[in-house]
Amino acid sequence: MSITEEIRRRRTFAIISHPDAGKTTLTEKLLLYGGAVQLAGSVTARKNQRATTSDWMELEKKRGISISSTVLQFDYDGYRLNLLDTPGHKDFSEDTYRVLTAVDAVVMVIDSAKGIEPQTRKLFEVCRQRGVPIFTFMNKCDRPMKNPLELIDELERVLGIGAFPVNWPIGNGPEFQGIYDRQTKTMHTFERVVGGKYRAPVTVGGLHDPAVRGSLSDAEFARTLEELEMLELAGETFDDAAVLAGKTTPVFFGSGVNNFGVQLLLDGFLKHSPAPKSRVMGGIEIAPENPAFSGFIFKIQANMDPKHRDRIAFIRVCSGKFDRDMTVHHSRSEKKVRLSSSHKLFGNERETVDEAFPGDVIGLVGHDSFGIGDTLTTDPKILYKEIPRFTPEAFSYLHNPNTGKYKQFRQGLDQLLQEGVIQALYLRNSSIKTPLLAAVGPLQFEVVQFRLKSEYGAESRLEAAPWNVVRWLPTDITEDALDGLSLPTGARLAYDLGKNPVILFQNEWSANYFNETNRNTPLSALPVQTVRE
Ligand SMILES: Nc1nc2c(ncn2[C@@H]2O[C@H](COP(=O)(O)OP(=O)(O)OP(=O)(O)O)[C@@H](O)[C@H]2O)c(=O)[nH]1
Ligand SMILES: [Mg+2]
Repeated sequence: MSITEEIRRRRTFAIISHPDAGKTTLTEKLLLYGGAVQLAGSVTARKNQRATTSDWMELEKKRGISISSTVLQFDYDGYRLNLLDTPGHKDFSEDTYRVLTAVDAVVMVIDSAKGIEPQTRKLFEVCRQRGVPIFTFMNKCDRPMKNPLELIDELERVLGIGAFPVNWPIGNGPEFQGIYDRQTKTMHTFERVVGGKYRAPVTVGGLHDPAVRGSLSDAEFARTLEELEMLELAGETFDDAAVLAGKTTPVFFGSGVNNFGVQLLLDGFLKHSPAPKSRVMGGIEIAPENPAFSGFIFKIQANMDPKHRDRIAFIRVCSGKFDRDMTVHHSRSEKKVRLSSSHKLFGNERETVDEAFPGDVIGLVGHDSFGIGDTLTTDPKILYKEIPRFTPEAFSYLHNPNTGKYKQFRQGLDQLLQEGVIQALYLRNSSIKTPLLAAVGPLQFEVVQFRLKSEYGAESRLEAAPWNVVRWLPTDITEDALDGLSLPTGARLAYDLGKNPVILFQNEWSANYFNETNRNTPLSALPVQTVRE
């Protein structure tokens, strides 16, 4: 296959939404329908039940929520899919936002009973800014849901995006019969299978087929016909250009847990979603067909496999061809490195991969110098600056209560910091060597503590710190100038891990006060982006 054909068959996408809308469940069902697993697992797996492939972390299984994004690569119908399941909780949004830099499209999952929830809205905004095409899955149609017309209207009204219903739910909640495909004008009725482990049997027929109509009451049926007629009268057709421009979202209905509508979503998505495109960096356009290999690291994860206690750097290939053992330029160290240990990823499973093409996400092992945001390329002129940064809003000291285990504690914490699970700050002129953790949300503290214990055998104790706001100082500020600053009550100077000076404030008001009284020392909510920090 030529490189162009390889690029054309790649689909790299993330599943996003507010917590609990059903992303991981849908991911598992896409794997089932994509032939990548034979038996679907469950997020709420009990004894004798399989857990999902993407929530593989111990804490995820325990809590039934996703904490870390997962990469799943598989082949289906001639396509090579790189699917990324993301956590919905806002405390983990740093991870989710990094994933959004690595994908070419997203599937936005909506709980049909709830409509558009706050976190979905935020993630949608990021996708819109990046111009990422959005496909919508209205999930949980097996439960009493909002009126489908209302749901469509909400997309247009709340998110300001055009919505094109590709299919339509027939019956609502307990009466839910299946889905009417507006494109082929066929009705897909489903049967429930216990636990949704296997593909659901489907009957395809015309809308008026008595078998297809099932147990729908006359009133319910008449209402559905009316809705469908209204949609037809609106006269819209599937507009690929509008979808690719992010102006319209194709809408699919279904129920992930019951396997309803998953096949229609998968096939519809593959048909209409984009293959990898050019990326524009510093005014230069880098096409995927560019002969130079290039990609950037958007995620690092340690201890994915208890058998191999190592860390994997996830790279999104953007151009050229990756060959195992190739030598590339590493942006941060400005050194040449040989990439000998490369893997394709499927949850926490991995397999050596010899080549990869634009769109692929692969895992690289054995490079401690790699950090999030780094570019790897055979053309040192290419430099990606994709990774967003977040302002921490929660601060806590992390104590090691067990001096005998200092080594495990320190090593574990250093690894987790490198993964970007959390940030750390060090107070200036302080004898306290206890790390001060800085998080976007407090659940990140819990993850650090849990992983320190389970992966490194290190206990830890949190102590609330008295600050709530951090601001970065200009990077070129001198130590003397820092000595000369007069800080509001309770504020402290500190450094981030890149040795950039920051001020910790007790509250927003105090930060604003400093800003107004120190016009020559502008503060910023994020470190000034230096690629080689
Ligand atoms: N009734 C019903 N429940 C569903 C459906 N899909 C998922 N659920 C349930 O909704 C809950 C959350 O599902 P998850 O797949 O973990 O949701 P998520 O979006 O991955 O959650 P986070 O990753 O934590 O943000 C679980 O209890 C699922 O069983 C559905 O189609 N119908
Ligand atoms: Mg999940």
